[in-house]
Amino acid sequence: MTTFADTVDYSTLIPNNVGLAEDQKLRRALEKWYPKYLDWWKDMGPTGFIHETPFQEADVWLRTAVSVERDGWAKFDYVKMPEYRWGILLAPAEEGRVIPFGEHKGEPAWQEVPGAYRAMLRRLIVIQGDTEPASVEQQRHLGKTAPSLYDMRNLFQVNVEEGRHLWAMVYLLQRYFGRDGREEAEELLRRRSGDPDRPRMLGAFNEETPDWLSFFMFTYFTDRDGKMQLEALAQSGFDPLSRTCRFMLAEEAHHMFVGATGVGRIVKATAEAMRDHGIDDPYEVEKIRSLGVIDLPLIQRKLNLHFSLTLDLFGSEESTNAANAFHAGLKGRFHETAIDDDHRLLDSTYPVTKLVDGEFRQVDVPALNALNARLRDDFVEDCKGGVRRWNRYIADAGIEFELTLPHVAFHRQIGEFAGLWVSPTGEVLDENTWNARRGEFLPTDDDRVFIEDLMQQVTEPGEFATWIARPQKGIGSQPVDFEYVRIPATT
Ligand code: BYC
Repeated sequence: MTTFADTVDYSTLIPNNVGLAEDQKLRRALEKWYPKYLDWWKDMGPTGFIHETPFQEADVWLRTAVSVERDGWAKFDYVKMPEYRWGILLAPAEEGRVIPFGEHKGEPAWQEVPGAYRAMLRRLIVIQGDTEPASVEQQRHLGKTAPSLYDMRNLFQVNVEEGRHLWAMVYLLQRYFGRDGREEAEELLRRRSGDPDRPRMLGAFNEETPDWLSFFMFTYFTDRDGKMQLEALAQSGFDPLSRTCRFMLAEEAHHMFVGATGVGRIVKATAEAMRDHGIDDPYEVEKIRSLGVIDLPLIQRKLNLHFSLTLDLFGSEESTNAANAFHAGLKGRFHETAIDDDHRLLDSTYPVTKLVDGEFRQVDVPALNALNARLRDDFVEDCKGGVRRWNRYIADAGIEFELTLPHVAFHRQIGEFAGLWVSPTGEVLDENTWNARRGEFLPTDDDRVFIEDLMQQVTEPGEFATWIARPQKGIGSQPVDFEYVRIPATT
């Protein structure tokens, strides 16, 4: 049975539904962390101006979570980003919840940290927490080139919610891990995306997000890794982690919407401009670019880049870390409870794609060791819907071109395929050939210069840059030409 008593307490500095008002020690620890978080936000959050006004001073039409109930948890209003009410919100407790998988399957879910698994659990929470501020850092310059106020608002919404997701993990660290939890919470504010001395923990979170096409690809693919990982952690036998992740997933869905519709609107603008100017050949790049839109082959190269970087986030296809976390009941599979098996996996196998004698083949391996491969396969399936919708815009304009997901072995740094030279179509090449053809596969310096020139800030309500189509509807029951970011009047 699900209880829905969890209204959010807004009377405290930190909005929450975890009874912070009654837990003085925790409240003090979090209130001590808060100013450091705000310093981080001001240093590493969105930077730049709309006209003369810093983004941080503008009023942004943001949604804030005010309840964790299924309906009506979000409230829209103008908010200055540093005043956003970052809060600690857990999905409602499920009465009588049991551990759904692993060695402890069927035992009551843990409400406190199981001592034997403390280090493993802390590591999972820290890694999850580290990605959240990392993405804000990666995206901090994008407001300067926002193609509309609508998009600028979506960017800032994603940013404040990633900030809240950091809060979610910091709550778990501070509430359940004592002194080392507090130290980890500080470290989360110290690491920096791309910094050679104190980088973020996972590869893709140290890459740049230099432009809006990358932003939309990131929110489509990399936020979807977030979804898959959160779904796996939402199964956790450690109930506070499960409840935290379940609520985060509600916010994550909007981020993927931003990515899916963002890429779709770019593809649509290109396809329609080509059709309107009688261009059928997607490789007439100069002509297409002169229309102020992004050519489809470049969109494919960006897709190849972000998809492959994201696949690395699943870790090695075969992993004892993943096996241990599952066996312990800490991290499950995507839709664990809907899977029809014993949820222990001690005797089953899973087919993992491997390169055998120069060919990609499915090889059965113990299922417990193949959990990262399985989650990655679920991710690839989940990615397909958006790509199909993007291709519909191209077909509707009468253009022969299809965007495709590259082969899973393409451009990988982690796991089974690291060190191989594989093309997006899955041909195994040698290093020299691959490098000679790199410009076909991945964005080039020319692409970068072209995109940089193309991206200019648009701030008139209802206006959009040439390279992106208008969205079908607005946000939070407002029309598309609503003033989503309001610039304070200067005196
Ligand atoms: N980069 O057995 P292995 C999100 C390390 S995104 C660097 O292969 P494992 C979001 C690994 O740490 C979701 N290092 O992999 C999205 C280990 O190191 P140690 C984030 C890597 O452990 C957008 C060693 O290699 N959440 O929320 O089974 C915006 C061997 O590990 C990488 C999570 O990831 C890499 N790519 O799986 C905002 C969930 N991959 O310990 C937010 C929590 C592996 O030997 N994390 N390594 O020093 C996990 O479940 C797992 O740690 C991983 C790796 C899936 C990341």
